Amino acid sequence: MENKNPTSKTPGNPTAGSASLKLLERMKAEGIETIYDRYQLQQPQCGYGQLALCCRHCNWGPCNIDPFGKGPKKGVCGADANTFAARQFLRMAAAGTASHADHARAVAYLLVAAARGEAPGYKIKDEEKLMMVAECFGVKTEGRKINEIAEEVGEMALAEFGKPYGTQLFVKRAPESRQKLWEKLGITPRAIDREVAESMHRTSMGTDQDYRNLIKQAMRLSLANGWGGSMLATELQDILFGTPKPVLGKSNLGVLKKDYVNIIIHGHEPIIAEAIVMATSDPSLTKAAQAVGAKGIAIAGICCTANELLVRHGIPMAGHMTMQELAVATGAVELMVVDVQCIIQALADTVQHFHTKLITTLSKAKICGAEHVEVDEEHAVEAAKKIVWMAIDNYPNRNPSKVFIPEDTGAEVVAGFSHETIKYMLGGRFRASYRPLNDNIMNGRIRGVVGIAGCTGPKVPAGDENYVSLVKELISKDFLVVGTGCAAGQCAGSGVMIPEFKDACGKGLKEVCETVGIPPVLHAGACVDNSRILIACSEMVKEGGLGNDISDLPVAGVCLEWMSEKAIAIGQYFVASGVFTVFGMNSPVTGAPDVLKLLTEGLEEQVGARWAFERDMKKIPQLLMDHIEKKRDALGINVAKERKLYDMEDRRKLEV
Ligand code: MSK
Repeated sequence: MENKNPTSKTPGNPTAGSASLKLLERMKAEGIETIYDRYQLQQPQCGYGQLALCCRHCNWGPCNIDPFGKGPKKGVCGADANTFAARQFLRMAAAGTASHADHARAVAYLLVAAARGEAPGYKIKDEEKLMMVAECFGVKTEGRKINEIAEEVGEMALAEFGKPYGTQLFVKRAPESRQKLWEKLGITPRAIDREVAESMHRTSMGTDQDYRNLIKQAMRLSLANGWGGSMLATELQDILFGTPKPVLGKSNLGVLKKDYVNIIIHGHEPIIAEAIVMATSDPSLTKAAQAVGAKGIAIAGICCTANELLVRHGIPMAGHMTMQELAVATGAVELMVVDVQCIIQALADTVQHFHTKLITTLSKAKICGAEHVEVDEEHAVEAAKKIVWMAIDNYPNRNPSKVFIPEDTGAEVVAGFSHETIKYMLGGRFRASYRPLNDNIMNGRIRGVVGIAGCTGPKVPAGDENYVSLVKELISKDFLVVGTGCAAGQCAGSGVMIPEFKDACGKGLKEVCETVGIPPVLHAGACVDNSRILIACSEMVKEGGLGNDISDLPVAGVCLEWMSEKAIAIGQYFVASGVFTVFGMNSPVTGAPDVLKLLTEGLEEQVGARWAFERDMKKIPQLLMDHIEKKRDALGINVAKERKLYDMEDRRKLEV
């Protein structure tokens, strides 16, 4: 069934009047296929697959289990629904962990190369962060040159992927109580590659067939992501490219510039993105752009690369993941350069309708129909310049009659809330601390903190405002929000991430935002940067007054439109770290009631947190708020304190 008339009520379609919907209507008029059309064409999607009741781990299959109990209850090998679903869950988390980890590995190699002077253009930008990581890794710093320290830190980071013994070094940044719990449960993560490889082994035919054991491994594996791969990516990127600080930017398709050579950078690893930023600062390239009739060169991001560029440079964000085809359809993009993850193959078809060039950059991620320019550490800036030249050369091929850039020039966003920045903004440079945050949570001005993370997609109605509606409701009731990934991308494009949006908050949160000067919805970066939220939680525990462990904190995590396998790994490491986590849409283990029960109830006993899956988006805010209020009750901070005026007798009791 073709999605002939896109409207705001069509599942997944953007809301009426939005820039996205206008582009979508235009694409429809021109007969250009989109994510939404292909989603409709896939209906009805495989019921077994949706319930996790399909197994094709060996060639005795594919096997299905009948959810209604009339047909087969087991696969050919005897594996039951729980094994089917738990194995798939673990494999998804393994793929997600591998993605974040491979991203981190690329950054670690770049750090080593930059320290050795083998990566022209790259250098250590944040020495303070380098020292912090060096200390955590036990690297000697006294009397040593910065590059020597950086090289050793980079090499130690690389060892985190494959060291034969020991556990992840960043685990020691978690509260002690959490570390002990992981140790007791036997889920302290070892080398990242080992956790991924063992997960693939366990899920191969005839190996681990106890769903409880598989879900336990999913915790250890995912912790290797949160406190390993993702955290390494975040921290090493900060060392190389700078730790984000509040910066003003713009977001939405309207950030593309009519008379400029527009380059879109899409994907996840900021290595090529940073190289392109360096390359475009070369005035000779601007002159070359002017020579072909453009006013200059404009860069914008899509997806998590957009988040990385926004939080570090204030470079405009054209949109989140589901907007990648729409960006091309503006007809104003000379070139889209991509690296890894969340880049849809359909782009190669979309660009055929316009003059846009699609360029892949890594040998591990090629797309049929795209041109390839290999980028490595040694030649990154050189390759970036070549790519920018390709964009300039392509400008004269633009067809002005096909250009449609939404008039709205993009919503303003203040981004760049790393956990260091939050700490600094709350306490100032000399007394940077989470004390004011904890105090304001304890006195009730802020009820708690909700982390919004994850993807966007075509499966749910109002596809461009679900996160926005959620955060509006949360902040109106005094819940502070921290966002990452495409969830943050969606919020950035809607104007909720500016300090002025404080007027939509409840009285308490508004007071705090006014005093500190922060927006009520904080943009913390890309999907690897969920590690920043883990550290923020740790710091809140260490600051005191909100319990002894992350699981005591009045916090929660949510992903409304999960899509990527990375989202499963993120959800599982949040839960294993003690954070109640809600996913919208379907659960990935729906057809296996025991696994579902374990994830949504049983894990609470083990790690003090659990998953919740809720299809009804409208119910999710209440779920999050109820959980946080329950935590507040347990901490005893929900008791309304009466204001007591001292009388003479009280004063006499005071010791002076
Ligand atoms: S890009 S993983 S759609 S957040 Fe990180 Fe967005 Fe989800 Fe990809």
